[in-house]
Amino acid sequence: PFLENVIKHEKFMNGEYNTSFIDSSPELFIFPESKDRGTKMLSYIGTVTVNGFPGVEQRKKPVFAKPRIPNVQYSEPIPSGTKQILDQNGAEGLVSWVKDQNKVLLTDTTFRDAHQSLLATRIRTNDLAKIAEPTARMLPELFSLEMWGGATFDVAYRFLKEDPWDRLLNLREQAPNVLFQMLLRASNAVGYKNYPDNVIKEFVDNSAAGGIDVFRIFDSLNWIKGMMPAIEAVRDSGKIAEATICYTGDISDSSRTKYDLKYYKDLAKELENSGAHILGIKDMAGLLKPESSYTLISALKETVNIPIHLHTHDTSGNGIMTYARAIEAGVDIVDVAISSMAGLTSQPSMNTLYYALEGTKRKPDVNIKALEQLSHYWEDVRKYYIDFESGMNSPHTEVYMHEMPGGQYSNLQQQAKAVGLSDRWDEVKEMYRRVNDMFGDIVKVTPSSKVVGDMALYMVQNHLSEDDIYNRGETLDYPDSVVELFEGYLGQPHGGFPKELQRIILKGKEPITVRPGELLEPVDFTKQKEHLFHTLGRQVTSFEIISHALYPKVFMDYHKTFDLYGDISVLDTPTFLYGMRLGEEIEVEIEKGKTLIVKLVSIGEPHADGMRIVYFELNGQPREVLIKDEN
Ligand code: 3PY
Ligand code: ZN
Repeated sequence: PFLENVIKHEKFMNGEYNTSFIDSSPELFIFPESKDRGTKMLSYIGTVTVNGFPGVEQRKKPVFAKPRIPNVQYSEPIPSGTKQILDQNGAEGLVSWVKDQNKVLLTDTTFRDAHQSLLATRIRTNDLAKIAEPTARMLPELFSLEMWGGATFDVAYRFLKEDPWDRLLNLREQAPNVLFQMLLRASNAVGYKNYPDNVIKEFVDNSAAGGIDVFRIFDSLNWIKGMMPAIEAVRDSGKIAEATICYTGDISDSSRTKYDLKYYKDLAKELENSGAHILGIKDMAGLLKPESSYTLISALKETVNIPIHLHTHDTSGNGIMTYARAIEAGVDIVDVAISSMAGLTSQPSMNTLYYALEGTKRKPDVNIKALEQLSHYWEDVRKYYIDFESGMNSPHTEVYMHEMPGGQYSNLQQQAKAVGLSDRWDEVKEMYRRVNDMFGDIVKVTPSSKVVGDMALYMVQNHLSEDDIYNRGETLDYPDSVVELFEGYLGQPHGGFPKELQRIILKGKEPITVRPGELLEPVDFTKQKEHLFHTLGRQVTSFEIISHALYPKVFMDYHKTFDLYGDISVLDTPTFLYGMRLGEEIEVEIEKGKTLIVKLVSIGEPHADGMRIVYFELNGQPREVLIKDEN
């Protein structure tokens, strides 16, 4: 229909073939209603009902209670918050406001890191959007909502078949009062490799335009040189650059001298001098022990003048105590999650921290009743995603041994399972630590943590010991990610690479020592735009162009699915993950005020070619779809 509109356009008819008029002609984007929107959706429901959803054990759709959404007065205006402070006073104004606060400020990670760490990042926009406005109304005192970045970008397209930019725009509309925060992997953006500098700039500009206010920027080797393009792009966009140090090792262990207090103080000073508005301390694995937390934060408060924002994971069970000591030492902001999405590999519980600080001057300004009610909602929603739980049911102090990030634990476990190593998981964890030591004790966070994980899996799978690598390592083929790390394509680790291992892995190839971004050709976005215009047969947004630049294949696969099934983000999560029960009737709001009523009537026997007819009623009319049974 788009091309038909173009051909009928008066300018086109007059012989003006320059298509730049498309940009200024919104009428071109009004399409006659596609007749088969309903059928496409039925094809999806039929497919999931017959074949199941990847990662979800195939079984009859369970009956779930409707998630409890707190009662809020939607007719009242939404209370103003930190977003308004930033919009009115700019980044510097917001920073001085933070410095003026005596009580500890909170970032709620429930919308991003909590489910990345507990549920393999699988929570859908559909479930986030329903609670965003109640959250904005009930917790207007929050410093920020971390709701984007990290793995959410890739997983949205790849597994949830939804557009991450739609999530950002949708939530921004529901929650206009609290700062939105994202996790940005510096030159790796929201991916696993280095991108050209202009891709980083374009991504930051688009994210800022889409509604992100605070960018937590880290480099997976704490290499500040690699962080500079991202810090500069964020500063240029007028948003808040939270330049971040990843915490690794153990400052309380005097035998581990590589990452000592001086290392962290030097980095902090350098980041402050590089233009950071806020200093982030990212304890991605939850290794910062309570007394070390007091020592570290006290030392950093003496070192820098910018606010300090601490992030940890509660894997060991020590998270609340680590925060309590950091708060005594004067930390400005900490990351927590709503109780039913907190603890273990996720962040410490906001509800718990509230009570832990009772009787202290720095107890946060937050409504505990609201926290309990919001927790009910997440408790109900979490049940949908039970198949993505990691199986960790209690605190794991062994994290101090393996040092695996909270967000990696369940993912690496899935990877191990996929290559038949589920019963050797303990070995994989031990090997993870051994690989870290072989690599010279490196910072382990996406993507460097993935490299350590890949190498550990590779060694366990192939029954290789450390000695095997040193004795006959030149004859082995290593995972690509391992070679790239040692080539210098993720940047330079503190203290350099271990030379002997680097020589073995690179087999004579010369590593680079410059910033990888300096060697990468800039992306020609105008060309990309034309390319996508032709491939998709329609005008594309700048969001789509940058997504394609970051993840070309993932992006195109998402579009293929979209063509096949239409917009399935509107389906409720039980239907999205399990399909329908025989005789069940559901309502699907495909757009505001427009609802489809779908009933699954019966499923036919498979034909010789494996095809089944699935019989539905759509708004009372019989409809059939043909589904290939893949079982
Ligand atoms: C990410 O990069 O996704 C992380 O959460 C790292 O901890
Ligand atoms: Zn984290």
